[in-house]
Amino acid sequence: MGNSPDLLSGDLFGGVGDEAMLGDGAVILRGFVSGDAALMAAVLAVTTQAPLRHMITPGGFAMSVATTSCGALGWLSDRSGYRYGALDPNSGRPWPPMPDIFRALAQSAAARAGFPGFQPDACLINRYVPGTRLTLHQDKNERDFLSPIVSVSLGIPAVFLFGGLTRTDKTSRIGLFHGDVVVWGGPSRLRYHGILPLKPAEHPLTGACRINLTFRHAG
Ligand code: MD3
Ligand code: FE
Repeated sequence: MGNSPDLLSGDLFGGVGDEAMLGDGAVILRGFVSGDAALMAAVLAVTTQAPLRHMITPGGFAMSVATTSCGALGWLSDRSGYRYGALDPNSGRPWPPMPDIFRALAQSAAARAGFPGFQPDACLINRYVPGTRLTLHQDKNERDFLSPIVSVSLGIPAVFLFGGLTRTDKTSRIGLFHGDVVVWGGPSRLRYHGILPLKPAEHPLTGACRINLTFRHAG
């Protein structure tokens, strides 16, 4: 299936459990999340130990999205660049361990999408409020490009931009809703992507924000 504009509404998939190829090894599992309250409790446990913060880009600007991590490795940005590290720079301590419920969700989604044996060692947590955006970028600080990245959307909706292998390639727009999981493997692993500025909305579980979990094999 191509990146048709119908993907924006989510209507194409009707209900929980629908899935489709976005092309090039990307698989969207609409409503794959079950036990979302337990998942949110685990998010709260992690963000209590390692609070969400606005990291500084190499260019010197505070990021619009607030981030933290759990697992053996966490994603870092500062004036010296983007990378993964074992310690939370805010506390000097290791990142909180990856909750079992996180790992189980990531592994079952990856297996469902054709990537059995996925062993994430990093989970980046992104928090968006209305107006927050993520400009077009590639994820290439992981050592392993053969493993997929698994993303889990919680809370209010976002419009995802999915580009090609160069920044100037045409992009398509895909609506991401609470409970959607996307597995980005194969050639799609290195495609440019981003998130348009969030529109104001409310979700019963998260309030006026969107939480995105991305599971990676970084080390
Ligand atoms: C496609 N996060 O954290 S998730 C990121 O919604 C990131 O927070 C967005 O891009 C978010 O780096 C998008 C979807 C996603 C994540 C990683 C990808 C799509 C991807 C890596 C390669 C290709
Ligand atoms: Fe990304």
